[in-house]
Amino acid sequence: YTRYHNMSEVRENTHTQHTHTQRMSECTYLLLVVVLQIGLSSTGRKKAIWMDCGIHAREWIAPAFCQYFVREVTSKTDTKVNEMMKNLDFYITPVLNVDGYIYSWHNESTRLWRKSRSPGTGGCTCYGTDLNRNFYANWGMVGVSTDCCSQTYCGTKALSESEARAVTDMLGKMREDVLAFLTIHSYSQLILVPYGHPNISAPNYDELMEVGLGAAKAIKAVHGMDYTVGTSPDILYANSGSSRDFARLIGIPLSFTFELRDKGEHGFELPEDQIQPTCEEAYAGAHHIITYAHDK
Ligand code: ING
Ligand code: ZN
Repeated sequence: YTRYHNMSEVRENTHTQHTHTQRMSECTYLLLVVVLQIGLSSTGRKKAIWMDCGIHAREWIAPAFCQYFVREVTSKTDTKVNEMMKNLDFYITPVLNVDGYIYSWHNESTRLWRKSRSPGTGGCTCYGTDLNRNFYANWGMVGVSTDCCSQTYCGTKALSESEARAVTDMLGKMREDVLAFLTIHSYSQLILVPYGHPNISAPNYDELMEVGLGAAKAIKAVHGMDYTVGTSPDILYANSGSSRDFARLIGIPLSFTFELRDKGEHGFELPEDQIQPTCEEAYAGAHHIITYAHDK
């Protein structure tokens, strides 16, 4: 993780707070996950909003949305955003699964890669762990696979993956300051609230649903798209080890997964002419949640 205090310091501030090396074939390389810290004042300890995109490689609309979000909040055209930027810092990771994302751009046959790119262990020849099954949140219990060739492989242990460790370390340090945690995926047009495990319920479930439904309403107002709100077991199927559940478990009150467009017609290969409208409506949804967190 690299911290930037303002955009002009990007080049000067290249020290890393979290790096790792990983053996892959015969070369050792350094993976660097970048988080942008964006705010309008740096006096005192500020509350924070977290957003990450691209935890899954093939969900290309997600990194596009993080970039759109950064441009919107730094354009200074919205007085409410300006007010929030004075009181809050936005911590934004535009691409969390850097290796997987690059691999999904490599060629047509790798376009639908989802997982990280860490090599299999114990004789397994497949690559990659599902980063959204690798967090310390009921790890390995439901909606995961222990087959290292599976798309939902949860890894050898919780936090076996550097990317999941990087997020965990940083969130652990900021925990008390983070008002809202947003993790951006595609596709299905959903707003998911904790928890993915069917037997536990968030203490503020009613609040999460109310805020999520408000975000869905804000999304619909932009281009008329329907987003469904609920927990993953209620809407689709249970899962464990997600970053959203981890964030709620460590006490971040507002934690949501966005599943952006579409509903399956094009799926992960969302046509170019839908990038802009998808970002516009998702921005309205995120804006609703952030405004609620700020004003509360
Ligand atoms: N979906 C998320 C995943 O990690 C999810 C979230 C979980 C949705 C369970 C529905 C049910 O699988 C995607 N698209 O990655
Ligand atoms: Zn995903």
